[in-house]
Amino acid sequence: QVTFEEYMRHDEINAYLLRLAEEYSEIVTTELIGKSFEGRDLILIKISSGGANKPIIFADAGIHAREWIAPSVALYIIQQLVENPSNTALYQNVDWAIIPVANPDGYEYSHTKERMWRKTRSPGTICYGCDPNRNFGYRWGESGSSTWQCTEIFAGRHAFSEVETVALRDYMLPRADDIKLYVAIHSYGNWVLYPWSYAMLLPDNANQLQEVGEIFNDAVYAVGGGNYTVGNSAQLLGATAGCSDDYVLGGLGVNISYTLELPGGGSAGFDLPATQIQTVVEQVWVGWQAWHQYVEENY
Ligand code: 0X9
Ligand code: ZN
Repeated sequence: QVTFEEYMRHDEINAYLLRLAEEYSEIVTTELIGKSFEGRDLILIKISSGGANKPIIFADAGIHAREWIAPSVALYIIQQLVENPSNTALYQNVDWAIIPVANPDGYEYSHTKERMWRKTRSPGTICYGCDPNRNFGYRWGESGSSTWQCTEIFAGRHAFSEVETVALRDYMLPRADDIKLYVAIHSYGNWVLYPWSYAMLLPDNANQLQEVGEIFNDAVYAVGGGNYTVGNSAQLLGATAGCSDDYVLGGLGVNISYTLELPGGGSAGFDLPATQIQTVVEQVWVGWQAWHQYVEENY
């Protein structure tokens, strides 16, 4: 069963996704898009009323291991879409494709060994792990990433060196024309960030990205979910090359591409107490409904 009273483990999350696909087979399908380095199933869930080439909202979460609230938000979106009958309109004209735990090896490692683990778990010669959010193949290896395997921002030995980033790429690539909104769900800091991230440059549609980002913030703010700062990633946080949002915009040509940084909490920011999951997921969900409305009205 799904719960928002505690952080779920990867096997529980996958079991829930598979159960939804069985129980709601008219609208839910799961797809094994790859295996993690340590062999865990990378399961993507698709929620659709059927038909081909509909606009897709794509979200991944948990690409950074320690950001536990991100998979919770992805799961809440899934649960609301599938199990709340008042939300059926949200998948009539728009398909949803969501991978709630994009880096399960790291996620599990952060549960069992080291709470603040961030990267994947592929071994180097000295240190483990690559920062999957520096590993995407657009302007890979430029500012804000490292060639040194022991840093938290190690970009990998080459772009797409990690099976987890390859799985995301290979799912999105053939569907790029249909993906209308891409969101990488992270924590923390209440940011809605848009490209470019590799350098302090604005994409052609920066105005649209700013506006659509504010649609999310306005909706969440109205229900007491706090204020998100919407803006260009490099301007707000400094340049970071090899991130998924840049690849999706620059490599795939999906115009609306964000990194959503959820609220922080706990002593380190990433360790939001489980007692706050329910509140955060409910507030953020309102923002996603506003995003859905934008996609429905514009595509
Ligand atoms: O460093 C990151 O990957 C992100 N912060 S996090 O605390 N979740 O690790 C910030 C990414 C900023 N860059 C882009 N939006 N691409
Ligand atoms: Zn992150």
